[in-house]
Amino acid sequence: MTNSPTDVHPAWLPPAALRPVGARRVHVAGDGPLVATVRAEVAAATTAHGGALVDDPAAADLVLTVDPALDGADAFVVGRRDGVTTVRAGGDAGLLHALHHVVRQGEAAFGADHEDERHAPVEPVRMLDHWDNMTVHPVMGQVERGYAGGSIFYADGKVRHDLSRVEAYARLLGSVGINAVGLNNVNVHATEARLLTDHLDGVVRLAAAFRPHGVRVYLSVSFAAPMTVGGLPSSDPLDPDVQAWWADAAARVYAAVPDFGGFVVKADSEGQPGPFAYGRDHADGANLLARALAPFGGTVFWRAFVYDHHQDWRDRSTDRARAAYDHFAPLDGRFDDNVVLQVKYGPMDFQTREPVSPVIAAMPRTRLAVELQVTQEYTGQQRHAVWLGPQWSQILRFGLWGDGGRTVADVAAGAGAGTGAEGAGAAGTGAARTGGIVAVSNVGDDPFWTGHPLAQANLYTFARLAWDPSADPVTLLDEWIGLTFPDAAAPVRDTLHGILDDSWRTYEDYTAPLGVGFMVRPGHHYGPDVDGYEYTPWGTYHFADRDGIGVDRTRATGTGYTGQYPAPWREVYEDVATCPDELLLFFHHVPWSHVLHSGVSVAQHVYDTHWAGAERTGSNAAAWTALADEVPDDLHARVTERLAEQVRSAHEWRDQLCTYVFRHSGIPDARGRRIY
Ligand code: GCW
Repeated sequence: MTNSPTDVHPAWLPPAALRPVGARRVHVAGDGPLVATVRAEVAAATTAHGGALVDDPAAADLVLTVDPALDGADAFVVGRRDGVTTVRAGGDAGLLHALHHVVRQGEAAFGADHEDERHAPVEPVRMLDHWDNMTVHPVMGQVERGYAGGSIFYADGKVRHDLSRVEAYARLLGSVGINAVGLNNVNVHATEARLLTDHLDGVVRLAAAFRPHGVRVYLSVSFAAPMTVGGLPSSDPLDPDVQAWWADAAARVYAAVPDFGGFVVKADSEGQPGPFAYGRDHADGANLLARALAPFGGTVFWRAFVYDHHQDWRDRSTDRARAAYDHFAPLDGRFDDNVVLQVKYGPMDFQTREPVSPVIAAMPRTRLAVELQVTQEYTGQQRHAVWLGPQWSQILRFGLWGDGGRTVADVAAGAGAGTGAEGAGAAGTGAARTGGIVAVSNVGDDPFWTGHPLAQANLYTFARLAWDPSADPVTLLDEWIGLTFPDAAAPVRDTLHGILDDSWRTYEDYTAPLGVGFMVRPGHHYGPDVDGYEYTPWGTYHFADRDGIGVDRTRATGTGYTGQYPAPWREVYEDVATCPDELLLFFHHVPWSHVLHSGVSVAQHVYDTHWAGAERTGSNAAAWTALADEVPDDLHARVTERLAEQVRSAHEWRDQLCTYVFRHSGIPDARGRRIY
């Protein structure tokens, strides 16, 4: 099949995806910038596909109206009567969501009559953080942990002159309900610290590109900005001059961008400045910025990713997994109302498999957002096809106080506070403490947006799960396939499901086993290096020796980390007998011969999963080859090249892991495969 004529891939909004709407007579009522976006979208689709934008609702097949009487600016109801599909939205954002709901339904939106159904997002904030820098770092490149080229926002130390790519991105995000974007890296370097000041005109232009799609912009700021940008002698949060500096900075930003979202902050983490330098804590630090933003309705997203990155590997009592809870849980109740604590989903760092962070259960009087990583730092760096929908779904649905109780998604949404098994007292006033869901973006200036074209499915699925964390991820993947390849023959759908549905577990199979994490090459984090981090200051150890492997995080004999969980998890994880296999080495140090619930030893598990996982990458690559005539040539070629690298890398992982385990344990493979 020949290539699409455009330079940039249309992702999930190719013209043909809008054909069912574009072939109809459509009436759009209401005003405001987002209604204008809906109207323009419909006008383009009807021009392309033979329908019309009509003034008379009685002459329409599809009627889209704003009805302020409906509760919730993001919400909409959609029904079909007498052959007319009618949407009423609570606000103009809701109208945009409704249009894309109809687009996703395709012809089915114009099928049998049905009663009104209501749709509204579960998570109030659905944010993508960009780790984009204005300048190019010699090692990290322009986008920290970016695997899709340079930044779409910045070039040559400035906001780009031509923002058409950003407008296209904003359209994609708005179509799946993303409503917030962090514009720059949380590691804030000197140039980016001046987005608040010298580069504010660029922020104004970026905000203007996102606004018509319902997306508000946020800036990552440096806690030391009063000194580095403002020339003050200190950035002590309790210093009135520092407070005045932040108040001024916020006022200037809001004068230029009235709907500015707020700040994202990484403080006292991996070398970023923070309140500790002044003997203050994270509540003092966060509230300083919150008070500067409060007069304008802004919010601080303060990250809980704080740990000692100068740890001594000889010291077995310090446990990096404990750090976020130890720092933040005692501060519950001390954060201002416009602070949201942004917590990574796991206690370590975006690993393929980690338990859910106990911080999420520990702070009932604090607004919490859960942070996921769409950019595939530890999950194949967009060279491996790894669709993370099942991982995110599992995290968001995890019952923090046991199965059936409040979930991670509930806590982030502020839903059901004080009603769960955690006890009525836990939620204080019982007021909803809404946070949201945040993820690190995987997009760059690559023509396919995400380097690996199939990584677009991660961006799509993240957004749709933030809207509805209870959605079935495979159904969302199916939606993505249907939109992205609207004219493709049936084998495309089946092959993509075959490659992607289990790809997260396949990746887990050929990389670090049983929740132990890391084992990646230090620095860039790509490819296997079992002991790469073992004797470093980073706190990411597996403690393998000839007898066994794993981290003892029990209360009985280890670091006591299991005690940070509420019941039942504190007991479930404490006991080898009840700890789930997939997290065994996260919580326990066991002999190589330890028999898993699955019935095989740890050593044999490594052999079996690594052979099976590596083999699956080969059959995936072969299946993709057969689609050469079904998808555009450029896309086919790009995916082919990435799948070949995945096969190579998976075999490298397999051989290093199996050899490592065999040489340390002396346990032969029961199936006699070749181990080096
Ligand atoms: O996963 C780690 C990354 C860092 C990143 C950090 C963070 C932005 O290796 O590159 O820094 O997490 O989340 O702050």
